Amino acid sequence: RDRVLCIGESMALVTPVTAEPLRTAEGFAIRVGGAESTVALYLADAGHRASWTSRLGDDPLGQRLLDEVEAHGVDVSSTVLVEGEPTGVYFKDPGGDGTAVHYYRSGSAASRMGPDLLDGLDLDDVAIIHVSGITAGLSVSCAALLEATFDVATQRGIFVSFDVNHRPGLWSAAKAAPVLGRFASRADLVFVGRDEAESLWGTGEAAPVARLLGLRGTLVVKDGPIGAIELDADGSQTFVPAHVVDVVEVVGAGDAFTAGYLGALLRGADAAGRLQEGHDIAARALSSTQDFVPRAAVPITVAMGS
Ligand code: KDG
Repeated sequence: RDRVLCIGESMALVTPVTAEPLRTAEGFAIRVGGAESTVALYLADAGHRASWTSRLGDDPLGQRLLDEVEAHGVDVSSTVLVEGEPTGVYFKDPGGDGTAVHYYRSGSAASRMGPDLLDGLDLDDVAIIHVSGITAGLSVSCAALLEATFDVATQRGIFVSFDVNHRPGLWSAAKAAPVLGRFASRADLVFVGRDEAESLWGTGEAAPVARLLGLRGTLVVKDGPIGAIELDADGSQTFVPAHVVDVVEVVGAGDAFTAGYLGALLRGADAAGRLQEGHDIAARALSSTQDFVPRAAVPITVAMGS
């Protein structure tokens, strides 16, 4: 088993090419956005086997997203294009203090995902299923899909990676906290941002979060430019500082971190190696307004002269 299966909504991401406010920016790009497909993209880009399962509208945007994800080596054979239902869209507004996101996704094809999406999925070579709390906030049927995914993983003995990913634009912290906590407690591996954990559960410290939620697996708490800490089920903790980078735009860096971490986990790296690889790939995402920045896109600095 060496494949990572990522399940969740993707949207057309419309982003200013440079980190300028949406209101005044002139140049835009349409790329694929969506936490779970971004993880799959970074994994495939790093040479791992990754699949992405979702629903898209059978419209030019949906077809474009499917093409883009597939072009980077992700297996998309289980993602369905549905006629008559729209593909969601999200805009990034990098102006001001950080990036605001604007969603146009309610009623999207993906918001109608449900447990039936799992019917007939080939799980034989799946080592890790990666899902996120976004799915729980999309609709009742999507929350049921997430529940069913955990059930299937338990039955099949498949490792589940869960990124808490609370999106305040979808649901409030008060509403999300108990639901996300419950899913986290079922996962083998949980990713959460320190501020995110604080806003949901009142603390961003790894050990109290793990205790409060009754986590049974590994917890990774990411603290932005400071670093990330891993707390294992035996109580051991490992901290690795983040790279010092010139940040262009932060959205997508969490998914890049997760992909780096999961790739290292698949290769059998230890906690420090897993966190380090998370930071390595996150640094690339931080250098761009796009969520997914392929390896080949990183400019190579050539020293001139003798
Ligand atoms: O983690 C980045 C995601 O937030 C972005 O890709 C959009 O999936 C998205 C969401 O629902 O916010």
